[in-house]
Amino acid sequence: MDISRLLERYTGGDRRALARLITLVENRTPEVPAIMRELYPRVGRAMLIGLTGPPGAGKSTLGDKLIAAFRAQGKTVAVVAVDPSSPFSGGAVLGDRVRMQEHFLDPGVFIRSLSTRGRHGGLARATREVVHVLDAFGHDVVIVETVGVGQTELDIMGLAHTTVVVLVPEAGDTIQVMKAGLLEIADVFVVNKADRDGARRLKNELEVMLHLRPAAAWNVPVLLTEAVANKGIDDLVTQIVAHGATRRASRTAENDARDRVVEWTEILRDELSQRLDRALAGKSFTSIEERLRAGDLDPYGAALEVLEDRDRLRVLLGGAG
Ligand SMILES: Nc1nc2c(ncn2[C@@H]2O[C@H](COP(=O)(O)OP(=O)(O)O)[C@@H](O)[C@H]2O)c(=O)[nH]1
Ligand SMILES: [Mg+2]
Repeated sequence: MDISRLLERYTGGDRRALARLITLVENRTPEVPAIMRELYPRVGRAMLIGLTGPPGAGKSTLGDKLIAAFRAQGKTVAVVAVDPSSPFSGGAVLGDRVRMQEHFLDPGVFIRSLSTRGRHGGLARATREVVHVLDAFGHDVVIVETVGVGQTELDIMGLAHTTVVVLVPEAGDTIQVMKAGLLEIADVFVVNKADRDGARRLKNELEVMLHLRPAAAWNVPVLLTEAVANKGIDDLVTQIVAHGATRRASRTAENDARDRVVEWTEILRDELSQRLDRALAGKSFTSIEERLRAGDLDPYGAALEVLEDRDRLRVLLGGAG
């Protein structure tokens, strides 16, 4: 397949080329670094919003309302759902699907789910790259939805400019919020399903918890929403935009420089590990494996044999199978 032709179509605004590029990135094809290098100069214009919180909190419903709110402002919006149970990935009740159809037909909206199946690591990196691809395409807003449970999800939220943590009254346990590390990552708290009992109490608890922290340039607000009824969405949009402005005002060139170095080391680590996997799956190390199997060589000796052999390392680093 001709990558440069694909990139040309992508640059020309072809949504099918966009979808195809995302698939390549998602499948971790060896061309990923070369593809990303082409796009990179155009990365950094979109507003990146993270939506995280427990399953069923209403993240997708809120995402849907945020799409509508930003579209009403004339902005283009992309959504990446890294959530196996997300309506975007087919885990939806029919009503959700029908509701999303409206956006599917809108050329100003691009929705994509990322599969989490069969992935060892690298999900955070793949998600970041998908976000880069959507950003460089020219979307004004990119929303990333994850289930707020583990380290990978916290890592993914690290790429958002503004992280919105969505909670609901029935899961109204502020201790869990602390344990899950959500207090540290939240730029905006949303207590959704405010039509249910306990929403105000949860809001108060969160505010008390937030007050215990040292004062900062941005005071994390706790908002009440009723996503289904489209209540509280305008306020949420206002706070997201305000946080983005505060963040931009306090960010230095040094922040950007450090991020670039961190991203570089992540790319290198991940690419080297993929190259090793390909080399191991191929025939590069057949003789070593045979001697290991026969017991003629121990694992450390076998590792050193590769590490101390420049020719073998070159094969490995060259990415050949
Ligand atoms: N009562 C009530 N239900 C809501 C509200 N927001 C979302 N829901 C419902 O909660 C369920 C889970 O919503 P969803 O957006 O899929 O949650 P997600 O798993 O966090 O993405 C759906 O049945 C929604 O219709 C709300 O404000 N009030
Ligand atoms: Mg969802």
